[in-house]
Amino acid sequence: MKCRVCRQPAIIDIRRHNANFCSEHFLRLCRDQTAKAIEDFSMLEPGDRVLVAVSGGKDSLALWDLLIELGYEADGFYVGLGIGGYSDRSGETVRAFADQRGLRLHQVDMRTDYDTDIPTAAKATRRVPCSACGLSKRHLFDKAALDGGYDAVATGHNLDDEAAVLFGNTLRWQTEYLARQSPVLPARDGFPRKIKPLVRLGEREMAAYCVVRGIDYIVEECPMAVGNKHLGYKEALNEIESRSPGSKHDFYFGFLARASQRFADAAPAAGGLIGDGTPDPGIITGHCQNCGSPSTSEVCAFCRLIERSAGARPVTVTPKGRPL
Ligand code: Q46
Ligand code: ZN
Ligand code: ZN
Repeated sequence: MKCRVCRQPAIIDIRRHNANFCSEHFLRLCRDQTAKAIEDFSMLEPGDRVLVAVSGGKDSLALWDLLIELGYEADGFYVGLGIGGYSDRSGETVRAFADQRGLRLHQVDMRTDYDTDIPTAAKATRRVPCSACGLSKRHLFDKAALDGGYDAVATGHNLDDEAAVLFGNTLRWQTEYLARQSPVLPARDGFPRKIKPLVRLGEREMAAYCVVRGIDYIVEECPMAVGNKHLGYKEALNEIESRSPGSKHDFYFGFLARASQRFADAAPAAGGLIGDGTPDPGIITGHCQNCGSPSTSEVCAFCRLIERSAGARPVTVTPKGRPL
């Protein structure tokens, strides 16, 4: 197996590119693909300040590393969700990454700063944990970006993630979600721009990127993800990809180039979940009386969640994601 570029021994084969790469040229490929996504979708302008949402997993840490390598002013933002040992370990991983590289990391801890955590808030508000979590993360990312004067919030969604979300939304013809599925969401109503610079890179490449760059990441998944529908969609797409390399890429980028515009008129969803499990903010009508964030009602969904979880008995989570 030889590198396509230099003919030296290769460390990875990428079947959808029909090519193998040595470590040096693999890293270059990752940087080039990230830069291409940023340019093709006008995600960032030179000089933009980016806030990277980091979880301690391979994708978000690789994204932070890649943005720094590409010369962007990129700071990290971590939310301690209070999901048992998983959150403890993910926080340690993120802090070690930032410390070793001298990068600036902003942190919020749900327990310390808001006197609750995701399992407790989910139970108190009778939401599924990923809904309470998505709502909280989105609120806190937006707030941190606006408070810090950042131009964009970047998340580590990769090609596998985006293709799986698209697959799920297409299976159910959720046209309002299809209308909003894009690697860049422009700033609106006081919300910062949202960008996904890793959409041209797959999950396996991100893991390899971390290994080659010596990035320590947390391998364990959030225990609350157990039974998540998207894992099933990913498996189905992996099966298709193994028989026909390049299918995921063609499915996702073909949609963006040739189909997504056709859904532009679909009514915006209000109050439901966007395909990736993030609650849709709906139509913004004013500002939250409590925190001042753009909101669909007098008190924003995050402040209501915090209010309703106040004083609730903390829920402990088992490693399998079940509340005790
Ligand atoms: S962290 Fe939060 Fe994810 Fe865990 S509770 Fe669900 S949404 S699965 S990305
Ligand atoms: Zn090479
Ligand atoms: Zn609020």
